[in-house]
Amino acid sequence: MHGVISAPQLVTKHNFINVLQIRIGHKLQIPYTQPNLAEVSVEHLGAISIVRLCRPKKRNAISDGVMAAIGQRFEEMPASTRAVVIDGEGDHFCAGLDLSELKDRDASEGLYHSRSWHKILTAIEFGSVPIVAALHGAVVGGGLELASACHIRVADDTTFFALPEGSRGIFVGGGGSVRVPKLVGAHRMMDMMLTGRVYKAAEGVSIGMAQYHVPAGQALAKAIELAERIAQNAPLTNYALMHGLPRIAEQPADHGFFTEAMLAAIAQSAPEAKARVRAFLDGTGPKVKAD
Ligand code: 1HE
Repeated sequence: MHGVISAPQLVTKHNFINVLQIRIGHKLQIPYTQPNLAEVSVEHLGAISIVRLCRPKKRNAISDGVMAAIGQRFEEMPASTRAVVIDGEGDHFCAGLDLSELKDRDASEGLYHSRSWHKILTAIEFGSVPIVAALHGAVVGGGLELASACHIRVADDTTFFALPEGSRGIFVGGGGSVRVPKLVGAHRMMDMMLTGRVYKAAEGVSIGMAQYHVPAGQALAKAIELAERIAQNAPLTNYALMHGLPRIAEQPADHGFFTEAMLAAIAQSAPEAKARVRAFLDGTGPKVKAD
């Protein structure tokens, strides 16, 4: 291969350290933040767990410590947990980013901060079990970004959805520009950010912000009921849904059909799937009921 200069050879001694630092992430590392576990509780109730934002005096605004604690609570979920409910203490689900921490950040810190939200919210969205968000009151800014990383959203009648970033002179940074348009479309999100439009519960649900609309005060009970139902599914099917559907949605149809066939084959070959199908054929498994 004499005479051919490959890319690695172009790395001079002088810039070698910089390249190495970037490759190993030394310079681009997300700074470690001590998780504030007192403000994010977890409760294990059999096959489901409830993760709760416990910062009602600040309307559950997400500080760095709260976001790190959300990450840790999910990371430490026991294997017995088959579905999670996420809830917020007090009158509001979540008022978004803790704005008091924003004022001192420079551009590079802003980048790391946004990437830290991406890392944690992506880890929970593509984690091991489905998450049901129990929404009430404000679901705004980063609160909507957190909710949109969940798999099911239940909104009670007090819920309102907004993206006030536009009016604060900032931008979404917790994955909202990727996830919210998938729920409601890019132009609805653009309207929310450009004009400060607020969607109340009924209209929000009708455009796809949440899948369920319940009376005031009933979001948590409904979310628990759904999580308990989800926890009864074969874990492999839940996993295939969480990890397969969003990816298939982004694949060309031909690739999607192939991915679907692979998932179908893997899921149906599990002993649990065979037992469930046999139970239906024996007349002991559940029928589909209209109500
Ligand atoms: C906060 C925050 C916060 C409340 N950061 N401290 N999010 C927002 O722009 C929404 C800002 N919050 C609000 O519009 C309102 O607080 C609510 C509609 C959510 C609730 O109103 P209310 O009347 O019940 O409460 P409040 O009196 O406004 O707030 C109570 C306290 O919480 C008060 O502090 P206190 O020390 O005076 O008692 C507020 O300052 C505090 N508080 N919300 C910090 N967000 C990854 S990028 C994501 C980008 C974003 O999320 S931007 C959108 C931020």
